[in-house]
Amino acid sequence: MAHQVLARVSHIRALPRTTGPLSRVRADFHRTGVKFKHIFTLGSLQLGGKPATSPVRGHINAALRVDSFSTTATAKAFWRSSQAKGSSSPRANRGWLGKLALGAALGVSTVALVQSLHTGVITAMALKINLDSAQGDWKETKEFLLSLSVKDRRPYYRTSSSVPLDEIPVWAPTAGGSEPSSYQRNEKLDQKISVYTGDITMLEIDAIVNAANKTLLGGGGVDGAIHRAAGPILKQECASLHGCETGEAKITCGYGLPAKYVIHTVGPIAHEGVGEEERRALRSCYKNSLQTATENAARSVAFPCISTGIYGYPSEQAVHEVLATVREYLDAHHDKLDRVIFCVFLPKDKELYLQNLPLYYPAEATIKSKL
Ligand code: AR6
Repeated sequence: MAHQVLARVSHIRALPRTTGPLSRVRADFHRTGVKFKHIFTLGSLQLGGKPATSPVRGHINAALRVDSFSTTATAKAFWRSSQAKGSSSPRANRGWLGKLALGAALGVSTVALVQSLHTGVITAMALKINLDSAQGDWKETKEFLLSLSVKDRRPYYRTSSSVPLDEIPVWAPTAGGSEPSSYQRNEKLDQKISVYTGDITMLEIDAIVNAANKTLLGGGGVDGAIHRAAGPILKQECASLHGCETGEAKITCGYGLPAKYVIHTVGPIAHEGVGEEERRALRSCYKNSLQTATENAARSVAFPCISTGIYGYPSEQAVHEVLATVREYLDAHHDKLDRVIFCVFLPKDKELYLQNLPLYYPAEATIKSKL
């Protein structure tokens, strides 16, 4: 029997080296070696605080429990109860993995084993996550959250509800209705634009853009809403970025937000009026945010109306800089982005975007005469 077990262990050790979660599984499996032997010699086992009726059933049950645990909203509750029982130490986490390894030794298929081990590693990391506290390690939290699929990230949202990308309607130009456009029709941009009215913190997309200030440490308006929804750990990562200049953009994890990333940009202050400097800075905000998104493989991005609130940039002027900049970026990089969402909060902004979008994304080739 011991021989068979060792053979199974060698098989797992012989799994090809990979990067990412599977390599972590291998590493954790190796680290569980000593614990594994220890478990194997025990006659009875404790799984999740309850004795298993037999070692075989116990280990298979453990694998199943881990599987369902990581994909349901019970994760937090389980975590709290295991915290209370003091089972969150790395030693306890290795114990879980060792138990899963024994399941394999006793006949679980390699694929099932690898899946269970993978889930087990994720679960072990999940046990450390607390998005309601400012005390956690933001790097570890970020690494963990970014390793999850959208579905597995959902239990960690701090918002009461979220809006998935497929529920955000695509904007389409209506033929022949508007003023002549100075832009050519570009079919490649069809299905890539949305105007969404509401709270940007609800959007379950790859990245939302924040209208931040130069400190990146939070503020009022949409900045305040994003920090509140993401949780206090967002500020920790923001502090590590050492501020941001006007027109530039920096990216962080979304933490408790449904959005995977937050791209922070600083718009121009336009209380004294809009000149070339403000126009250029606003365009830079949008261009640099889109560039940051594509550099991080974010394919869906939502923008609030940057600078048009507390910073005083008139919306009716901003909309033209915004639509022209996004159009030019999409012309050059449409293959890297699936959707750009203009998230408007005020009814007048919704109207402005719907009115002006056909000028930048015409339905037909209605080129404005140069005469
Ligand atoms: N979702 C979407 N849009 C929103 C939301 C929301 N939850 N809340 C407000 N808006 P502002 P700014 C809209 O003032 O002008 C902060 O203190 C809002 O209606 O948030 O760039 C920063 O720390 C408006 O249309 O950003 C800076 O100090 C738009 O978001 C300063 O404000 C932008 O308004 C930045 O000022």
